[in-house]
Amino acid sequence: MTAAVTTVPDVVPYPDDVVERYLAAGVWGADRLEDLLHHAVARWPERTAVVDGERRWTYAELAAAIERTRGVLAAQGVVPGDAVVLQLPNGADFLAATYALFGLGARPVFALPAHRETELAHLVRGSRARFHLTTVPLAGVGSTALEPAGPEPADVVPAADGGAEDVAFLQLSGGTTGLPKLIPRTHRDYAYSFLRSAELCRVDESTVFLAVLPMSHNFTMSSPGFLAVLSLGGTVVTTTDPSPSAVFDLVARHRVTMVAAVPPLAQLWLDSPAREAADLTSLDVLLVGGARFAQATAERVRPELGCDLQQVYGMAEGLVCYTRREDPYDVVVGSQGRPMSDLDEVRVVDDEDRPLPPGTPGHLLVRGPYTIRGYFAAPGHNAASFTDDGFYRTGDVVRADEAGNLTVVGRGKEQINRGGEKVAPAEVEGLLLVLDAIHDVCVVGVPDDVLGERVEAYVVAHPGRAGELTTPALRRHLRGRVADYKIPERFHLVDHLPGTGVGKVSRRGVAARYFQPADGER
Ligand code: OOB
Repeated sequence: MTAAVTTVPDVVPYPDDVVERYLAAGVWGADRLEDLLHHAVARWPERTAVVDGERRWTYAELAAAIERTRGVLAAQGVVPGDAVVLQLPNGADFLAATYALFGLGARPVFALPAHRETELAHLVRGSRARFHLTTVPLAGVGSTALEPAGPEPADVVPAADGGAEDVAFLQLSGGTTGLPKLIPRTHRDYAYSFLRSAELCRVDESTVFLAVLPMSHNFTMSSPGFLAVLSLGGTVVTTTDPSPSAVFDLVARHRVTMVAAVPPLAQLWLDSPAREAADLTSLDVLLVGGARFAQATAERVRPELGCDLQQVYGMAEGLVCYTRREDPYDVVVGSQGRPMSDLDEVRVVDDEDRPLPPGTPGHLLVRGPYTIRGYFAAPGHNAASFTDDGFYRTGDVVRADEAGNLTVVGRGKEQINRGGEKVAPAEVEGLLLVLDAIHDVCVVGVPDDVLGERVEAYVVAHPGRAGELTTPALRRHLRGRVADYKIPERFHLVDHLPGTGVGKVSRRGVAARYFQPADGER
């Protein structure tokens, strides 16, 4: 007898009836992401699409750069269906490469410039990528420049013949349980998410968007991000320098109307003495998200920067909430907004998935036209991260008011949110545990005035080996293996770690034992 072989698809599809519903509602269109740009190129060829330092490209020039890059990639052997790990800093090249891959029908796998060996290996393995396209200098890893003297562009570039239902790219999740996972987003679900965002954030051809957070992050890409701006005829100004002086200079010089920031960055700009002299009169809206924005800081935006604030609570898995420009002031400064689509289904539930009344904090579950139904090729994880009826378990604890505005009050997931940068403790612990001298380790988030949380590690040495575990030695071990932002700011050597009673280290126990929370919210 032969056992029946069941293959689990890499991508969990939306159920057929749900697909019909989203198509009928008109939220899912037929355009792929590169089509949306091509429409803009046809309509506004002479408008400025991108400003990257001294480089300024019109839409027509951007289209030509994409075409060139497509040829280079095809000549390198990239074919439709390939996954290509893309790791580029903010800039015009990022856009050319991203759209070139879309146009080829290849899937960019968006790495952050900060990612190192562990994350990159994970991305390559998880996506089965054959290429890694980067200009980031990485020890021991060859790098490929985008416009090299190298191969001649291919004469015949295979065009993608796929549709809007295809997976457009993969993104790395921050990780809700354990290690980060890959997020497959389709052309049509993603297009809907940024075009709907554009409506709520009033993006049009007069928008000048400053991309200062990493462009490979979902926030910068789609909330409403450069994809919306370039689909609607606006201008994207790119920078890799988030310092107040650099940002203020770009805002003044290019008459920037929209900026997206994580809370520590917004605070840095607010606190900068350079603000007084800066000409920020063009700024229309500051979008803040990625981590909880303190109300006291939110209240400073309008008076001190002279622009509107929109809070953004989003996740690479899908759901994005915004405060609306016309919302009452207390909603804008005191909540993280409400879901952007009428078709978003959110539930706030207790530990047994039972619905809770408005006003009672609970776990947020979500399902909708731009929220994934599963991670890429990860059936095991999916069973834990999604309900049987397809709701994504966000891992966030929220409180909803009567109008549906959500306030993020905590977290049920094992993840550290370092000012918007997500760290899975298990990933860092695993890398530390390969050191022979370490007996046990626990990585925790510690309250931090600016970042919200910072990363610290509690380390138990094997008998007699504590001397080897100096902070410089531990940092040296991690550097190059993971993104710098995941490297604990402090290492504490302790005699033992508190247990949960089942032989597992309790992070809560570590937190309670070794440091005092800054406030009662944890
Ligand atoms: C954004 O996406 P991710 O995937 O890096 O992180 C998602 C997680 C959320 O589950 C939540 O824990 C946290 O980041 N988060 C916030 C927040 N925005 C995100 N927590 C409190 N307040 C907020 N405003 O971070 C992201 C994706 C799209 C747009 C904006 C942010």
